[in-house]
Amino acid sequence: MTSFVDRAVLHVQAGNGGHGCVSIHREKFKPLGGPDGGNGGHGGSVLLTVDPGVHTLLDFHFKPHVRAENGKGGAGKNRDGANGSDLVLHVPNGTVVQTEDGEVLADLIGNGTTFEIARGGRGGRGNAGLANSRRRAPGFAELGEPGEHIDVVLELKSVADVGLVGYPSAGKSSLIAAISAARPKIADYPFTTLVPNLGVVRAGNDTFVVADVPGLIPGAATGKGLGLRFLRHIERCAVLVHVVDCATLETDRNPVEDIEVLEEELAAYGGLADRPRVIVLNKMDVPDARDLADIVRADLAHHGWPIFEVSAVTHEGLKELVFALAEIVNEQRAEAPAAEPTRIVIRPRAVDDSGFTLTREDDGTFVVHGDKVRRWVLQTNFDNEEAVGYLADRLNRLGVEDALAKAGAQPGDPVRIGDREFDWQPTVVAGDEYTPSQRGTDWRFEEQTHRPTAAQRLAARKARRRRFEDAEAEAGGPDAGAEAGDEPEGDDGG
Ligand SMILES: Nc1nc2c(ncn2[C@@H]2O[C@H](COP(=O)(O)OP(=O)(O)OP(=O)(O)O)[C@@H](O)[C@H]2O)c(=O)[nH]1
Ligand SMILES: [Mg+2]
Repeated sequence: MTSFVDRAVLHVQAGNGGHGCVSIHREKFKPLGGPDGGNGGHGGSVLLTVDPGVHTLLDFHFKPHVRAENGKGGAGKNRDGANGSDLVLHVPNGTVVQTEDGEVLADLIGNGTTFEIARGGRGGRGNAGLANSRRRAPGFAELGEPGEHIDVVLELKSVADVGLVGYPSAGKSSLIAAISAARPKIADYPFTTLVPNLGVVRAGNDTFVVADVPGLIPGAATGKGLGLRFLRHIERCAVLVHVVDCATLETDRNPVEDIEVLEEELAAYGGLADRPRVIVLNKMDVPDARDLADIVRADLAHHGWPIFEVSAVTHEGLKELVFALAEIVNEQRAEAPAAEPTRIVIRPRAVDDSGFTLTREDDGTFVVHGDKVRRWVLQTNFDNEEAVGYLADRLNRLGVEDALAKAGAQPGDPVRIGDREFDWQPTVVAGDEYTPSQRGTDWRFEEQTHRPTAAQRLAARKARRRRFEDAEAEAGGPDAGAEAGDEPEGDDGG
């Protein structure tokens, strides 16, 4: 069974915020002791953190759905709900977090580097927290916000300074085993190495990391052999080392051609052209290999790359190689300093929390954009008139109503915020909150939903008639007045 996975799709769900609570304090002889509904707890966030003990994305391959804990709801007696705990996922150094469209969200380098991949929803305020001098006992509470949901692709691009490339059985794994503490599998058949290996090499006071990737063969770019997919592990390398087998038994191969073929494959992968190269002629302990090296040295010189003759078995020439690599790595690091492995927390997308923008769609719907307004809508319990009224007041105070009026919105026009669509009814009492007489209700809904009462209708009719009679008296002509005066009477009967 494979134990190395360097690409995984992850479905991330942060915890929802707990709902706020509506509660009124009750006590003997003190029936209405004020609001005491507690706040909901915040939902847990999902974090990725670089852990030096993790070398594969295997866990996510088997368990691609992750979710953090929800916040608990508030309760009476001002008891706030517990926050949901964060979910911390441990990833290998060099994990790249991408959206499914390939947009890079974070490149996690350095042990302890942490990235908040999905933020937990805020808990809703309870009615105690929503009370103020004018709204003494709110009959509603805020809903908890849903936690963020995101689907991402995790890709491991190993963090190494030197990448070893070469044909299968060239001796890459033997080399890394000889110069570092890495102990990869070594054998005389091709494709012994199926997953990349990393080894830390010490050269005097310098250390650098070497990556041994599975062997390449001609046509790797078209998927031959193990293909090019493991080359992502040498993408970050400062130096590429061609490990060439000088003792191959295959008659149709020679070091000059081996390097040319692999350069073509690297070019097909792309993005590696700027990296300095080093040529390592391996297996110098074999007599024939030494002879071959003498022949090809001149042919290889045109590349202008340093050439080393070594044996991974006898360790001949390895010291020179290691110190030369350290020097090149240091030069490269000085040119482009590597990301400092600091314990930083990277947060996703900075959001503009301050305002809102207004657009209009082709079908005439007004759309209010903005993180704040979207959140307010999520916090609103639309079954509670008072809560909806509170939302209207908030939007009004932010200037959404003014903006809609300026944009030419007419009462009844559709307005969308987040996933919610409303009919726009301008608030009459601009900028002023209204304290309802009954909890959970809002007078504005009364006006819209209820017909005028019979008494109101009668009063209106009388007023109309009085106005008509006054006009009549001024114009003169009682006949016409009697006819017109009958009409309201007829209405009354119907
Ligand atoms: N004589 C001799 N044999 C070597 C030397 N280096 C490696 N070998 C042998 O070559 C064979 C292949 O070595 P590996 O290190 O597995 O080669 P590799 O490049 O990692 O091969 P893949 O993982 O298949 O791509 C093994 O049998 C090694 O013992 C060397 O310097 N001298
Ligand atoms: Mg190998």
